[in-house]
Amino acid sequence: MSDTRRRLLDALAAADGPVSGPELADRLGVSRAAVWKQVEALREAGFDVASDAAGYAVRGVPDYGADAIAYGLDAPYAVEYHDRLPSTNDRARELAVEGATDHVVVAGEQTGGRGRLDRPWSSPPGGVYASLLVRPDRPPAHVPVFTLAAAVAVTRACREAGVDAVIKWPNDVLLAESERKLAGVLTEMEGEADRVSWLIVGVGANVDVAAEALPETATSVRAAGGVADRRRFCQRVIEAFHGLDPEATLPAWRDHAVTLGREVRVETPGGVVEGEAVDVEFPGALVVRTDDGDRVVHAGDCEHLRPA
Ligand code: BT5
Repeated sequence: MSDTRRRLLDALAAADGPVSGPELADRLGVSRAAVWKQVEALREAGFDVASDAAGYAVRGVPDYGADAIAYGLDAPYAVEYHDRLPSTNDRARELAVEGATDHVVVAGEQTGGRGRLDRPWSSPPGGVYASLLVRPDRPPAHVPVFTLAAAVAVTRACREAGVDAVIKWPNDVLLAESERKLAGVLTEMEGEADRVSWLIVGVGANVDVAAEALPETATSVRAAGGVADRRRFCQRVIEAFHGLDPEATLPAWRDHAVTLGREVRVETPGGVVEGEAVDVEFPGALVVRTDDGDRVVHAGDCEHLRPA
């Protein structure tokens, strides 16, 4: 999406009435003909843009797509949309290699969606598949906190959609009642010893999807009775992620987590750790109280056993 297009969308979204062509041209620093051309392009993309003597006003926004997500988005990310991709993380990686940052790649469906450890991620139409590409000025060791931030962002988006979502360590978003999975996060990065070069936070969320189209352990915002609006959901995830700095993330994560206080079994690369999950530590490690004392677990698959 061009910078002019994005600024036009921002100007139209911020206006509470019609905005005249000359005013838009002035604000965007382009000709009136260029404004008219961009407005035509928005109409082609499905926007209902009214124009009269007073100027242009948006009366309707398409359900989904780059312009629809960018319209009213309160975060400085460029949005790239594809109806279908193998994996949004893979496309974001291409952009990272080209030097881009602050981009979000969104797909309507994925044909090769991935979870952690190369597990498949079911990605039928109706889900939100979005990869955020950022370059935080942080050492690679801090990266897990961004994964936790994404889980918080998705949980907030679910709750705003009217679904009681909670987080299972480290990054699964579950429906509280059934503990079925609503969303997951896959983080990938490249870095040097002391600094992240790029970071891709990939979010997969079951929004407007029927439960039958998903694995048995999964559910969706729609199946849980929530407002299944992909556009709004995607915007909320991006905005909430952008608004969470690493220092604010852990307290927010604790507030939304269901794992703390539970008996857990964590399969780590170094073996199984069982006990009560008592806290999460920066940058995202789980503290498990075992019979042999507290163990700090940095990575692994966590299973909730029974209430502590
Ligand atoms: C995750 O992995 O939860 C991370 C999923 C990240 C997917 C996003 S979509 C956008 C971006 N592009 C990608 O290619 N990936 C990211 P993990 O914790 O490993 O969980 C994977 C497991 O969840 C699978 O083995 C299944 O059991 C289950 N699963 C697969 N698809 C699911 C779905 N749609 N909803 C809920 N659970 C699912």
